[in-house]
Amino acid sequence: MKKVLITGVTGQDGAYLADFLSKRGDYEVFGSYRRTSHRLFERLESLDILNKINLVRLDLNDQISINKTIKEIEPDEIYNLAAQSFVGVSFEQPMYTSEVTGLGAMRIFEAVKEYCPNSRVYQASSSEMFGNSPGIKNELTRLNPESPYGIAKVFAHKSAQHYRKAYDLFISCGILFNHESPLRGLEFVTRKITYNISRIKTNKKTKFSLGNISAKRDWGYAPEYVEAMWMMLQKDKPSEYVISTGESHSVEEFLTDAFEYAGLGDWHSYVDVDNKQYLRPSDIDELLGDNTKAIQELEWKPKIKYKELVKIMVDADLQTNLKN
Ligand code: NAP
Ligand code: G4F
Repeated sequence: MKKVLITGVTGQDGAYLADFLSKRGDYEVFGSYRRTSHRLFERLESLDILNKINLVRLDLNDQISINKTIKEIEPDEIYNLAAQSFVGVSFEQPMYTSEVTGLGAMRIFEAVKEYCPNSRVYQASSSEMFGNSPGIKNELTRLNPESPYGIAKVFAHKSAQHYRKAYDLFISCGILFNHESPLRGLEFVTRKITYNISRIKTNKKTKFSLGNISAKRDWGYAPEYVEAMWMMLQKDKPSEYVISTGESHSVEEFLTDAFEYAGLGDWHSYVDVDNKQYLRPSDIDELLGDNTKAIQELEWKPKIKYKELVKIMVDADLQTNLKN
């Protein structure tokens, strides 16, 4: 059995990756969480995998817990998924975001260099690093971040490349474009829309607010994206890979299609937009990814595209809300 450590196993991608790896049968899965005063394993429970993984306490702000974990487990593969991952909050908490999302990744690389240099590492890089660089984005597009989160991810991404080159570590970076699912956090725009639709349908709410609905994103399906992470670590050499669907759609399109699919008709009666609370000091107009390298080298391909994603998310939220 190979040993794998997933940081951020309580998050959307952590839960799907733990599910994928534990189902393969050839991995002993260790997942890291941080201590809180309440239970935080609902995603792992919803996939019915809480008892299939070993939970370890680790905080990306704490080098000691990182060193101890990596030294003790000696993982064959490490997926560094933990981060302060919400772009909106990064404007309010830039220092904290830099600590966790930027320096936190470097703390992982430093521990691998010292205690487990043969581990293969996946770093969760992000399309947010491209900012408003023009056109469709690939692995060579200029990094031009528009948020403290994007800046922190660039720091982590460049650190990964540095540790790879200077210390010969196997660190691959997945430059993932937005990926969503029924397990997506409620504050991200797709899930916010589908969750609120389910509340409106069940008469628990009448209205909600959004910010900039003209922004366009390349939205894929999270369970497929975690498989691409694994594929990257099975290659002979570490590298960078864009993971995307190759289609972009605006928040307004998502809103329109989700309301229509749920049978609520025109969203204008239920949603106010350009709400100051949700507008960012700077935003990215469009993120659209060129996944050619992933298709050619990883033989990875997105199967679930935008229209189906909308349906999956609306159906899942409706089902949950009807039960509660
Ligand atoms: P997520 O749902 O927000 O999960 C983030 C995880 O990080 C959670 O388990 C969280 O723990 C953990 N975490 C936060 N701060 C931590 C700290 N100080 N120490 C240890 N763990 C900490 O994010 P996701 O959507 O699964 O994304 C996974 C990774 O991919 C992140 O690095 C994200 O930035 C990156 N990414 C995501 C996307 C996307 O569209 N989803 C695209 C590109 C890149 P709690 O549960 O305790 O909060
Ligand atoms: O859903 P979002 O918050 O995702 P965003 O900012 O693109 O970030 C996500 O994808 C990144 C990859 O590119 C990840 F690295 C990151 O961790 C995260 O997973 O916002 C999408 C768009 C933005 O333009 C935002 O301004 O939707 C716009 N938006 C409009 N109204 C809103 C809202 N976003 C949120 N969260 N809430 C709103 O009410």
